[in-house]
Amino acid sequence: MEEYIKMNILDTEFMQGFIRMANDGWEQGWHERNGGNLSYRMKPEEVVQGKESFKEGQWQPIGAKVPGLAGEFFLVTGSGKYFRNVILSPEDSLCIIEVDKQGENYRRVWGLVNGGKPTSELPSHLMNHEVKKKATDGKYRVIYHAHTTNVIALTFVLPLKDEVFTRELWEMATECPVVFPSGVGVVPWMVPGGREIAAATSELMKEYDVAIWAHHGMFASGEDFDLTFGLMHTVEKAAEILVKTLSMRPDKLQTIQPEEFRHLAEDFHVSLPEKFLFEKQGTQSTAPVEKQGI
Ligand code: 2HA
Ligand code: ZN
Repeated sequence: MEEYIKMNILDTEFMQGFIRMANDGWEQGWHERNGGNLSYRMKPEEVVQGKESFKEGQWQPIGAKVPGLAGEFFLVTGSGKYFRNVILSPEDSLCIIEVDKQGENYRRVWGLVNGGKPTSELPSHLMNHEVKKKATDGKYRVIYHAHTTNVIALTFVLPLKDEVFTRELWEMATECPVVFPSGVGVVPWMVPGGREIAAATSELMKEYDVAIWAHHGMFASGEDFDLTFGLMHTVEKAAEILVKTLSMRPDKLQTIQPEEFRHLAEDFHVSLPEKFLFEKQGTQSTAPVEKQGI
């Protein structure tokens, strides 16, 4: 006998995982008002699970070309929607979109029952997905943008350089180089929502899993909800420790040294790019505040 279980799309594992992650981000304080956005590239079997409840809308331009995502389906947060409300009314806050065969247009197939559009950062999300899908052989499925308080604070006092941010964050917690061994990239301040910032971010995503947007927030990418949320959380926690440290005094009395990072890399089987393991003067922070002699 053929067994067929009709499943409510809201009860599916990917939908529940997405909702939980959105709510976890809200509870961390990273999503004031409508801040932040989240997207997930669905697996073929999840598209099949959802198909029953799909209703196709009109094709709309993405605002970027992503041929590597032709025919893919994404669950994404809606533009102007609040992370705070996702858990209460996912069908109002979220939508599933389908990308066309050229990778130039999308159409809504589910959600946003009271109208609206996918996230204003759709070009960044999709261009990042395209880069990560290619770079990881399809493994990475999640792109997450959050307004992480401490990372944002650091973009006012640290030089906006990949090397500086990576090294400072790595020094703040021993787990950091193991959790993000390739480091973090930094995008200077740019107008959000467009193709230009999307191109700059996706360029960094070729090398890193994390991109910091100066005076705005962070993008993180990973295989699944746990890994991507955990990555955002780890980077932001390291930033919080650095903010606390810099608030006590501008220099460090002791810290993890380049040679110690190399030993850590050996034991934990990660490879840490040498460009982050430069020699510093003593244990001083690279924060400009120290250069001012305060
Ligand atoms: O409001 O975070 O970057 C959503 C955003 C835009
Ligand atoms: Zn934002």
